[in-house]
Amino acid sequence: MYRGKRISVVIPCHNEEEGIVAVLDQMPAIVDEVVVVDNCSTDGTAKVATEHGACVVRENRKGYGYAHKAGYAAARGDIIITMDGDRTYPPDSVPLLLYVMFEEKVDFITARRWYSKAGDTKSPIRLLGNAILSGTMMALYFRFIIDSQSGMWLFRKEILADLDLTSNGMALSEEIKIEAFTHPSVRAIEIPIYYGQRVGTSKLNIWRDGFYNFFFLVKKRFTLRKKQPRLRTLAPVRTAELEQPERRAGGLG
Ligand SMILES: Nc1nc2c(ncn2[C@@H]2O[C@H](COP(=O)(O)OP(=O)(O)OP(=O)(O)O)[C@@H](O)[C@H]2O)c(=O)[nH]1
Ligand SMILES: [Mg+2]
Repeated sequence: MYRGKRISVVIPCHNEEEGIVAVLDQMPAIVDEVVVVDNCSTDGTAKVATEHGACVVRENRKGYGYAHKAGYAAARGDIIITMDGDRTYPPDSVPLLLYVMFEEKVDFITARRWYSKAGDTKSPIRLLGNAILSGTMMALYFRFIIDSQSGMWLFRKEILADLDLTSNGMALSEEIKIEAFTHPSVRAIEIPIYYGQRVGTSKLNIWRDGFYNFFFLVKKRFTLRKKQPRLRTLAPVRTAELEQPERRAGGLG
C-alpha cells in the first residue's frame, strides 16, 4: 500500500524458474500483490512463484502481450507495475518510482534502462536494435522516449480503459508507451533506472522480434486514432449542501 493505493506487480513469465525467485525475493513490502503470469512454461515457474508468495495465473496463449493482458485483468491494485521475471529490472526502485508518480502527479512511468551497477552491458547488436526502434518511434510519433523496449512501467489501472492495446506479442512494450504518451489525458514520463544481468535464457528472438516490432511501429502510426480527452468524474455534490444554499453562499461571515 502506498498513499492509500494498492500496488500490484505483474510479471509475465515463460520458463523463468530461476529468475522469478530472485525477483520475488527482492520485492519491497510496499507491494501488496505480485501476479506472476505463467505463459506456457514447461519448468517449475508456477510452483516456485507460488512458494515465494506470488499469485500465479495461467495464460495458455503464448505471447508477451497475451501474458501482460492476463496479468492486468487479474491484478486488483490501483497501481500496476510491470517487470520481467529475469532479475533485469530493480524491484528496489519501486518506492522511488511511486514517490515520483505521486509527487509529479503522473499516470504512466516507463523505466529507461540506463546503467548496470555490475558493469555489464548489452550486446552491440541489441544496443543497435534498441536505438533503431527507439529512433523510429521518436521520428514517427514525435515523443522523446529513449528506451522504447523497456519492460518496466508503472501506471494507474484506470488508464487502461483509455489505451488501445492491440499487440499480443513483444510489440506490446512499444505500443503501451505510444498509447500513453499520445493520449491527451494521460500524463506520461520516462525515468532512468539501473538494470541487472539476466538470470536464465532470453526469450527474445532478436531478428524476428526486432523486425516485427519495427513494422508494428510503422503500421500503428497509420492506425493510431486521435483520442478525446477523458471526462474526469466530478465529485458528487452532497445532499446537505443542496439543502443549505445560504450557508454555501455565505462565505466566512
Ligand atoms: N519473449 C517472450 N517473453 C515472454 C513470453 N511470455 C512471457 N514472457 C516473459 O516476458 C519477459 C520478457 O522476455 P525476455 O526474454 O526477458 O525479453 P527481453 O527482456 O527483451 O530480453 P532479455 O534482455 O534477454 O531479458 C520475460 O519475463 C519472459 O519470461 C513470450 O511469449 N515471449
Ligand atoms: Mg528480460
